[in-house]
Amino acid sequence: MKDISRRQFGKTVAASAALAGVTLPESSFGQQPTEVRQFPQGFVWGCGTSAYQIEGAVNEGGRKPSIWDVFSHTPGKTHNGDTGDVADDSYHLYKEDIRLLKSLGAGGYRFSIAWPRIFPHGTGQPNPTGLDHYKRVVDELLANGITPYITLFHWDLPAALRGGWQARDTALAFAHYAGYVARQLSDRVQHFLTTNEFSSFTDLGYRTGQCAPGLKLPAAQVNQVRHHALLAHGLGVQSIRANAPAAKVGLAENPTVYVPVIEDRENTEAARRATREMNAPFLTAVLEGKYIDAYLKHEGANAPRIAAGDMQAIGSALDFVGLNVYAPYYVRADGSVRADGSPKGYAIEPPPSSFPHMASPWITVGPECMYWAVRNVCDLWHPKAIYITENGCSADDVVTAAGRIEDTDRVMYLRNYLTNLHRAAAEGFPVKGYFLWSLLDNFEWADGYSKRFGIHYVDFKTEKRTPKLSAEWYREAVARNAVV
Ligand code: GBH
Repeated sequence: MKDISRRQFGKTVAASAALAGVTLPESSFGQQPTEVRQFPQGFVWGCGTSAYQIEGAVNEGGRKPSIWDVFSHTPGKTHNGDTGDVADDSYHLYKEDIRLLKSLGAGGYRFSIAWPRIFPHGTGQPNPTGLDHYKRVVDELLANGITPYITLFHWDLPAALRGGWQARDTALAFAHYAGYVARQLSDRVQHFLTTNEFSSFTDLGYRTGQCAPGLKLPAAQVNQVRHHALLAHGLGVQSIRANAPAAKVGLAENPTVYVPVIEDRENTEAARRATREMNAPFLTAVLEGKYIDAYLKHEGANAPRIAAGDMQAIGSALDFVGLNVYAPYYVRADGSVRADGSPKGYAIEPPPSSFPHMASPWITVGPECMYWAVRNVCDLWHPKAIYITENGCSADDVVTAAGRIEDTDRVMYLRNYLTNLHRAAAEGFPVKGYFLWSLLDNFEWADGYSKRFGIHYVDFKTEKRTPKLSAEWYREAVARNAVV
């Protein structure tokens, strides 16, 4: 390398690549480059948000409180006592937000409907004013050529529902609400997602207390809460299908993603097994229609109580599986056994303290988890279609003197995760679309406004939106249907 010039070296690389049958990208500027990391035709590029995180207007249009209103107004529960009272004021500024989507060239928008706007008391009489708002949002999207993907439950449970997810009736109330919305909107909306991230609104809400309603219940009760959440999803699927037969129905889940420490057969199998077993209370149960033995054995007397027909509902066939992907867990194959002597065969490696992460410590940067999320789920359960319903990161965004936000770290994160999604698509896994989290900086739950996930910067004093570098970058990726 020492005595050959860079140019000669470049030629040598090009020549050997040509011999190997590889086409190198055109690097001459001003010409249409040969895309080497292009996504399949029809791939949906979008952004995601959720109601309580962006809407504000919590007392308007007949809305009544959700458990997140109660929780965020309880001292000590969120960073700085922040609440979603105003948030991005997207309830009023939705047209502006749809303009931002349009200017990205987005083909899809994943947003959620606030259950307490539709059924302010959780159940009973629907509130037509609430629904009208979402009809306007949907119509504005359609007028701009953007396909709506509606999440029916993104954690803002009506506070009036007694017992919250501890009550089995809440699952029935959800099915009623989901069916009602599907029937009302199915003339203009095709894609419905039941729930967002089971573990976040069950375990974090009822076991660790980090999320609403902030309880710390014993294992048996937590398992029952989890079961009711799955049941809500399952009955919800049935109810949507009954009310909107042409709808495509799925959910958004954040299974823990296992990456083999080395990509060989043994470790790859270990990652697959870990995926199935460690997600047993949630995605595994939904896609297999049962709780696997390892989970039931492990929980013993604390296992959930299941009524006749529950598992059938929970296992209802889906049109697509949505995956929220942020961070990896690394797994290696080993000869481990369980307490009862049966083979386990894998070990999960905790991240060393030097493992890089984004502004949120839990977002360790392991781009290959995007590929393995898709591959593990497809190898285990063969879903018809996969969407990445969330991927993105928090970053310490700074507004420069010139008024710009140069979030090169977020661009780095997105580029590398998308490179791995491209790998999954190129290998033939049925990846249909990608929703970047998030369109806007917003109310980041217990972290309040201290963590920014948007590709548009929001000044929460003025509600002014400013595209970050990452928005410019995403626009280019969308335009070229490729990793750029
Ligand atoms: C998703 O949740 C949500 O769907 C979305 O609403 C949210 O804004 C987005 O991701 C970004 O967070 O502090 O180590 O105990 C992600 C769910 C959030 C679950 C962080 C675990 C606490 C980790 N995760 N949470 S830790």
